[in-house]
Amino acid sequence: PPIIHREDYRPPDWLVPDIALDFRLDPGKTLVSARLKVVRNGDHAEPLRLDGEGLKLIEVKRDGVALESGVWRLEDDRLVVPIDADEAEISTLVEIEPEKNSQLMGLYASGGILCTQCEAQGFRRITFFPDRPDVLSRYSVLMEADQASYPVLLANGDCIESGEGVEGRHWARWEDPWPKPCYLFALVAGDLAANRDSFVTMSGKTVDLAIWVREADIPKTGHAMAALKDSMAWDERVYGREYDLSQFNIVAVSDFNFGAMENKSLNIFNSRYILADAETATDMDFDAIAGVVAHEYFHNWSGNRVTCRDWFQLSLKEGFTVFRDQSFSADQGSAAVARIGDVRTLRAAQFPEDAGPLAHPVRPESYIEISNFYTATVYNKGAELIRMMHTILGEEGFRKGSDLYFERHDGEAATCEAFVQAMEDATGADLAQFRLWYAQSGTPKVTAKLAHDAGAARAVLTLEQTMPPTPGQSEKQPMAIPLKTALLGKESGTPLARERLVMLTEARQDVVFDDVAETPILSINRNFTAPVVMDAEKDPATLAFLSAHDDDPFARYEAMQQLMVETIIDAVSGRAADHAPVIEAVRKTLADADLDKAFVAEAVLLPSESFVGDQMLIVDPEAIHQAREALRRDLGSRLEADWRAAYAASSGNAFEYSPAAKALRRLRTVALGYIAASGADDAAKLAFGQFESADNMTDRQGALGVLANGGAPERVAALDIFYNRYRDEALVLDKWFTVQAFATRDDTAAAVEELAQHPDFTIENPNRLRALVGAFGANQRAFHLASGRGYAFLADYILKADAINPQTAARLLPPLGRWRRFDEGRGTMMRAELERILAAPGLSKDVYEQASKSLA
Ligand code: B3K
Ligand code: ZN
Repeated sequence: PPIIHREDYRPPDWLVPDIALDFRLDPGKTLVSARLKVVRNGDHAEPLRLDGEGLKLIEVKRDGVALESGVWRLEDDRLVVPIDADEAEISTLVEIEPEKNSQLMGLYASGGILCTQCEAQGFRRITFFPDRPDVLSRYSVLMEADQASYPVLLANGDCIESGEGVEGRHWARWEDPWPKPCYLFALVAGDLAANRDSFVTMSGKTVDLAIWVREADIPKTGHAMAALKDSMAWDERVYGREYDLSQFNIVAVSDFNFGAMENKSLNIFNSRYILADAETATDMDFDAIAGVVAHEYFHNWSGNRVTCRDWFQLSLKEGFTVFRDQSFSADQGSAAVARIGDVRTLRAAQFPEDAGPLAHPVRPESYIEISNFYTATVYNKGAELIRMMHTILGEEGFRKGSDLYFERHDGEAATCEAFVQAMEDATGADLAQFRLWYAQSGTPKVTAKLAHDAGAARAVLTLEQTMPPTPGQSEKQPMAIPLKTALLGKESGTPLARERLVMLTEARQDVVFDDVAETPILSINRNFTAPVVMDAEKDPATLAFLSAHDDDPFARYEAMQQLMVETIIDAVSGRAADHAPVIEAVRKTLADADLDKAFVAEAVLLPSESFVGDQMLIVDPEAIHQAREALRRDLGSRLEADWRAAYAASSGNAFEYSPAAKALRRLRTVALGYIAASGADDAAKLAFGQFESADNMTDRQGALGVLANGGAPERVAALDIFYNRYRDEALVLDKWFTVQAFATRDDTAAAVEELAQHPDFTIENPNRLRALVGAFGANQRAFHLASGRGYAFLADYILKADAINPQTAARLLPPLGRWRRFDEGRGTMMRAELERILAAPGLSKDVYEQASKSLA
């Protein structure tokens, strides 16, 4: 398959200022007629080329006259039409089959609803069009459908007319006044009910809001609606951005390839990011819903009003919008806990990607299939880049930059470069070296050494940075790395030198701190200002000290994590692991009454097995599991009384969705987990009690998770009760699959194989596929079972899924690509599975790209 290169970007030959679409909707056979006003762009003699994929072409007209085939031609999948004049009207009529669309790209059917997904290149599966983000058009959309099956007809913009037709059909015409690229086009037809509300914007305009779901789900839409209104107010307050239409619609569907989609004024969501109530959704689900609702809403400016010139610029909208949704979420509760969550996600998903065969820059140089580049690097590392600019320029400078960016590029398809340029022009800052963050892949490693001269009352911090080689990039230049740094007194624990922003720009650099009389301890990369791996060579005593005294909560969390990781790695590497410092640090944190409980619950959690694995050259999944479990057991039994006290103190409250109540629930299940780890006789009974008496899903799922890891008879009972209670709640049933796929039991791989045969398992629904197969791939020990059965299982399901939905299949593949990091035996088996995948007939280019790059 062809490789697309960023360098090859050329402006479009033809522009399409206006498009009129006419849909005769039917799940079996939908007719789409499109009338495009096309205008020659620049001085050239190229014909008009329109992208198309899987379309049955019925007719082509030029300026109202039907053209003989022969005048137009199909080149691969493209429709080529010669045009002499500088302007013309080109019309096409095509037939598509929504019901047979299992890829969930283009127009498809989900549970009786007809809906669309166009980003990145789904619009070409609906009609012939220049399917690229730098062609912006005004849309007029006529939709016509059977009224009984599809009483609600929605598209972008405003509904300007509607009416009844013949034979029980009806129609609606929607017009969107804002020019947009075709990836933001959307329509929905279905039997839907609305939760309606309204929002008054800062200039006093009323916006009608509606969240459309199946009638029965209306009671689960309140949280999403509240989040939508909060997001609208937040974007006005923090970025000065107002909504620009009189309607904003959200639709939830159950079959969706990813989280949600920011189509102009008609966001379409995976139902898991809309539907929530205390009975069926955990606190994490509630938080994720608010985050995704905000994310999609924020795209109205960062993505829609200013869009991307080409798909290599994807992080322009995604990195910026993730940063915006992270900032929004941080404002909803504890900012420190939100930051811990952001960094955990980055380390779990992006660092491994950056260290493996699929590493790519935030602004990639090439791709085979763009769908494969909706990655943690483009999204989450991209957000870290924006955050670093925010840190460097300060709140006010950053806001000046974003104002200038929006003003300068409103209505345009822009580049990452344009964003950085606006930040520079608005503030006078020099971001020349900073731009390397967009171009160089791989995670920088920074080492820090602090020397103290007591006589001269001076401390010297020596920083060194290195960048590992990554695919296609063997040589790297030093990066501009912003590190918030402070010195704390070794005896007093108080700050000796005020926090300052150190800019590391050289390969090696000294930073001098004066007036430092007391022996200092280094606190660096506070609040994780830079997405780097930091090695400050701290001994356990220093880490323990920082975990109790650092005045930056993130740094405190970080010190604890590092202490835990090092303790586990000592055991894995056969050194005597001393659990005492970890136990003492955890005890202190639990006992510290001044700390936010939400913070405590995160700080006392052990790092995941995969995170420990990521720190090792060669991962030994079994040894990591044993070492981590041994530490868990010790923490559980040595601090059993403390866990029981924490458990009791956080119990007995009726459900409420507030930061304080969430914190107690989190701590409660964390404590339960440690009580179970201690081996206490009553642990399973305690867990089962929590499971049965819970008035909310957080407590119930938390207890189920604890039971699912163990061997008590309560385990089977709870799983059965859970299944029977929620068998008709698809999103909760997903949790039932996931909890078993994540289990730390010896037989997890076998259990997963069996669950794949369960009547409720299906690979056609992406949520269900990810709930079992995706979750299993993230369970390091179970997936990497020495027999290799985990690898074979995953490869089987990638191949099965690829025949139905290549985009979702390709997303399951990365765990197999990590073969270089495992022993010879495992590595060989992993490679063999990748080769088996590559040899399969009819492989999609999505999976081909991921598998071939993973072997290279
Ligand atoms: N922009 C969409 C993602 C589209 C993914 C296409 N493979 C959702 C989001 O990031 O908001
Ligand atoms: Zn996005």
